[in-house]
Amino acid sequence: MSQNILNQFSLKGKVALVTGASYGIGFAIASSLSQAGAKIVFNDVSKENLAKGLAAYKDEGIDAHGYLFDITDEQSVIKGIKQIEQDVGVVDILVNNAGIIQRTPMLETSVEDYRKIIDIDLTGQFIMAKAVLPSMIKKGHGKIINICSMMSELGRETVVGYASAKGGLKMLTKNICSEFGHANIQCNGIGPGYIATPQTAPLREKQADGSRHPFDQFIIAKTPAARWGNAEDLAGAAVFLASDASNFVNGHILYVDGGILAYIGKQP
Ligand code: NAP
Ligand code: GCO
Repeated sequence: MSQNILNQFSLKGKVALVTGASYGIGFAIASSLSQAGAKIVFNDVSKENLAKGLAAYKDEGIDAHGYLFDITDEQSVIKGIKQIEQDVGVVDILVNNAGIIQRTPMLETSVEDYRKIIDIDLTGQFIMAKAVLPSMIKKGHGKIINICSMMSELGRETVVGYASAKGGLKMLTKNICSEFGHANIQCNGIGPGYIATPQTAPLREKQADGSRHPFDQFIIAKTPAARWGNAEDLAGAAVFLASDASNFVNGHILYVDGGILAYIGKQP
């Protein structure tokens, strides 16, 4: 074997940009990439959360670089990437993590809301990838990791915009693989299952009588691991897809879901 296998997972000397990573899944993924040796850059769309994120990374002993831009605003993304390249270096690893969700029945979902979700959860990822690819191609390597979802494979009531975007994100992943694989760019996805973060907090709220939220009970019954995931459960998959260990893995969505997609669900 040409290289000690563990060295293949090292990210030493690499610059990793994780979008929307002041907290939640993005923060956990950025922390894992830092532990593997990467220099961490992250962005947020709110000044206040960016500052909170910088403090949180500092508390973890991570010297992260934070930038304020909205991933749906192409001009500010291009400006941000230029600034990152000057301040830190060319982005070797892009984790397209930023995203929103809106839970409303389809017939109560306005076209404006639908467009906004597609814009942030899908078009923003296209904009980010388009901004980092030229330098990756010039450098002769690059890793793009799109944070997909169970909703890249399954539908469910009240998340029509989100599921449409995450289904599209799966195909954007395959398309970047197809178009840039020859340039030694690997574009893969991580499909988290149900993870305990602020985004899913409403689905886990204790009921007035102290019982578990019905959706919480539903997910527990649907997950072979019989638990919600933690953001840290995604760390190993992120380091793998960001590292040389996955140089021949491309266009793949790695589901980290405790087995949900394989399981019909516990009989009542
Ligand atoms: P979260 O807690 O809601 O965090 C989302 C992050 O994205 C926040 O930092 C947010 O910043 C940022 N963001 C939103 N819009 C943005 C924009 N236009 N430009 C830049 N940043 C923006 O979400 P999460 O649970 O950590 O999820 C992170 C990713 O994983 C999302 O793509 C989500 O769809 C996906 N995912 C989550 C789960 C889950 O169960 N939690 C499962 C599968 C996939 P602000 O807070 O400042 O708005
Ligand atoms: C929802 C949840 C999910 C998770 C995730 C599952 O309302 O169904 O928020 O969509 O966020 O995407 O993989």
